[in-house]
Amino acid sequence: MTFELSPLPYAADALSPFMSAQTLGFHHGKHHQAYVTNLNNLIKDTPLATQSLETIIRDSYNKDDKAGIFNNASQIWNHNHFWRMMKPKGGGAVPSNLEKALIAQFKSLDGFKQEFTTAATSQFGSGWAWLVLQNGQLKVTKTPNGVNPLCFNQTAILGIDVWEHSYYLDYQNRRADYVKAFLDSLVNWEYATELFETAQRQAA
Ligand code: MN3
Repeated sequence: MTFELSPLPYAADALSPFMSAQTLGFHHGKHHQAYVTNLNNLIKDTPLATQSLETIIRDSYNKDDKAGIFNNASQIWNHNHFWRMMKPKGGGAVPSNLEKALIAQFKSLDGFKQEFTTAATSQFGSGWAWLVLQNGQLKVTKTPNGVNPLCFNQTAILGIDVWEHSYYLDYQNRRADYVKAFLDSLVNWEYATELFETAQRQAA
């Protein structure tokens, strides 16, 4: 199988001013594209070439001889979701099903946002912060580089890319401002709710 770059679900300038067209242009057109190109080259003519992205990620995680395959495959998956976890005029109200679950787990919506912000700002170097569902329980996690919830049998509900390429052009070193803009103005809560409800149905 040859993987292809998933298109952005909105125009490159649609998230401005919170994420500029320049950032999205480089991030999607150069970084995400490079992961796709690299993975296709790495798995060409190997048994992995016929496998799904999820299978490749699980198969290559934590294997020294497959580190390049893992890094590129997981970053493709991460970015495919990341673009959809944002939308123009995002943030705002959380659909009630997910909102109730967040309040039950984190005491309040602000409690969730604080924990997510702490994870995103304290990830040292490149990586991601996540809201995941595991064994029916919501929790906040952070992962280095391209590691993602699939590696731990968790379902990703929300994720933020905290690699500098995701925010440096717009926020320079101010990662906390980027995380705040993500939560307040970019999150696509409908997509997060869709992932949450799908995971709940599969667990039932
Ligand atoms: Mn990225």
